[in-house]
Amino acid sequence: MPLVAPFRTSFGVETERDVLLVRAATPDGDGWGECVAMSEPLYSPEYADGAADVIARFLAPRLLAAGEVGPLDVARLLEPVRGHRMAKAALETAVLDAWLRARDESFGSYLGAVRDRVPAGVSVGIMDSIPALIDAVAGYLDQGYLRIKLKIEPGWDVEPVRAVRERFGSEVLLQVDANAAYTLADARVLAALDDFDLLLIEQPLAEDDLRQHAELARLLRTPICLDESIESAKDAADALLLGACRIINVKPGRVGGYLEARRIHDLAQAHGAAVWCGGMLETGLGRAANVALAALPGFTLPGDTSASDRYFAQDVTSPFVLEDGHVAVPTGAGLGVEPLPDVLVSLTTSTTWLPA
Ligand code: OSB
Ligand code: MG
Repeated sequence: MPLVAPFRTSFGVETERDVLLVRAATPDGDGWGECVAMSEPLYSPEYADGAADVIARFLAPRLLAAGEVGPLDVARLLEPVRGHRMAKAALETAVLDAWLRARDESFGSYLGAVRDRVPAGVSVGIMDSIPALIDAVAGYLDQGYLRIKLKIEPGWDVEPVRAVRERFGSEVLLQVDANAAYTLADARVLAALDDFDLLLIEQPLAEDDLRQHAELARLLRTPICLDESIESAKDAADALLLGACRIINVKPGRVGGYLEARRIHDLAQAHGAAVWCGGMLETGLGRAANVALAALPGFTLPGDTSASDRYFAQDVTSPFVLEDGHVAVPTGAGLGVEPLPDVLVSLTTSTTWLPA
């Protein structure tokens, strides 16, 4: 799917989204799951074609061999296969969606949503110049986004943050995301961000630098939020108890699914830590489930739950729109949205049925 504009992070530039969708065909109806792996293994080790391969070879056969499979069985059946959480999450989501549609229950209701709409933040890529960034942020604020996240990297950090603060004032909810682009040796630059009253700094150091994040946390006033480092509820417990973060970006794909994502929510709530729902440039299918998750009570910060048109001129589902800075939680059964048949056909580059 073409993106409305290139999206640049510290790990690369995306101009299109290569989307892997899983459809679970059951006797009671279909379910959909979106795999959030990107085309290249730059954000994390998974990538879309690799996820399709591991699903076809190792994951789907385990589910198909198990006979009747409910949503609570999927993670246990796939547990022997190491890693590949995004691929597993897509399968679990598809099974859960089919199961919920058959029961006529929505994702939000099943997960424990307590709101009917969620505040929307927007993730703003690295730009070629400060004026271009100011224009982009002005456009998002005009649309009503309630929180701005700036992607940063060495050489694009203090100045863009200063420029956005100076232009738009201290009221704007502002945070930054480094996607692991710094090391502990950069602590002084990162501490310079303390002057700008940021909500948080997301994943400043490498994903396996938990101890270093704890050390960095002692040098910063700005709370550290972890994204890439948290692949499970166990990781979340370790990070919170180590003092490596005070906030967690919960991405269901990264942690193996919505059920594990909810466990992280519950654990963080018990620990008094805030969580928010991250994004991976999802289509309306993944977005629907994310918005439902973001409506849980512990999701106390706006998420990267933008409207569909933040990324896509034509979404796969009817689009999610911004109303008063919020996105509505779907109320229909399962995800509450489904692919528009013509759009799905026009975008599909290949289909594999399992078993073949
Ligand atoms: O680090 O949160 C991230 C997109 C792709 C991969 C990683 C990240 C992101 C974003 C955009 O920041 C989130 C979104 O708007 O979907
Ligand atoms: Mg991030």
